[in-house]
Amino acid sequence: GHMGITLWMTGLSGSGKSTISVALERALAENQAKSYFVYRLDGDNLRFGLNRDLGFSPQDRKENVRRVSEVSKLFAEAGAIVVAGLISPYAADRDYAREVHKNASLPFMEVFVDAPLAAVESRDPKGLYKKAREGKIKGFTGIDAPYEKPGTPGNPVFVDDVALLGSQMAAVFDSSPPGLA
Ligand code: GGZ
Repeated sequence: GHMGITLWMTGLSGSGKSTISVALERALAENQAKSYFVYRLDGDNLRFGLNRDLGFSPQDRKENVRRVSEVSKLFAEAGAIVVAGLISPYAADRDYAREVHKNASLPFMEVFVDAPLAAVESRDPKGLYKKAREGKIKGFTGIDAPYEKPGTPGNPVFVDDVALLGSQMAAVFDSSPPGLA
């Protein structure tokens, strides 16, 4: 069988990471010639279990990203196409995720879900930006906590067509090295 791969989506709260990951899972399930084991890891959801002890300080975000990097690596080693979506606002933490995969010879793609603050703030489906502006949530990414945009050295991929991204991921997966699975 194959080793898997990890696609790591970074972007602001409300940028569409979860929506894209669901669409990507569907694209891989329906539109490719064969079936893939896709496993989604959502930062927000993992905070109810694995990461329930973590908050939003820079240290806790770093630990959050570290744990999800390791879990992603494990699933990818087992042959999954891992689709991880975390704000992961610090470039150094995303670099850590890349290193973990590189050290295990697993393909890693970083995707910047590049929705501008003005757009996510005007949508604000959970009212979190409003609360952050009112000071009811402190340290909210994009408001009073930083988001370090991915730059060119990180080899980012820009999403505008999920079906195309699905095909690209399938191609990367198909050429990934033999492994445990
Ligand atoms: C950013 C926060 C915060 C603060 C709560 N800053 O859009 P959501 O609501 O459903 O998803 C966001 C989620 C971010 O969790 P991550 O694990 O992806 O973040 S990180 O990678 O930075 O560790 C948001 C909610 O948690 N949320 N407080 N202060 N987002």
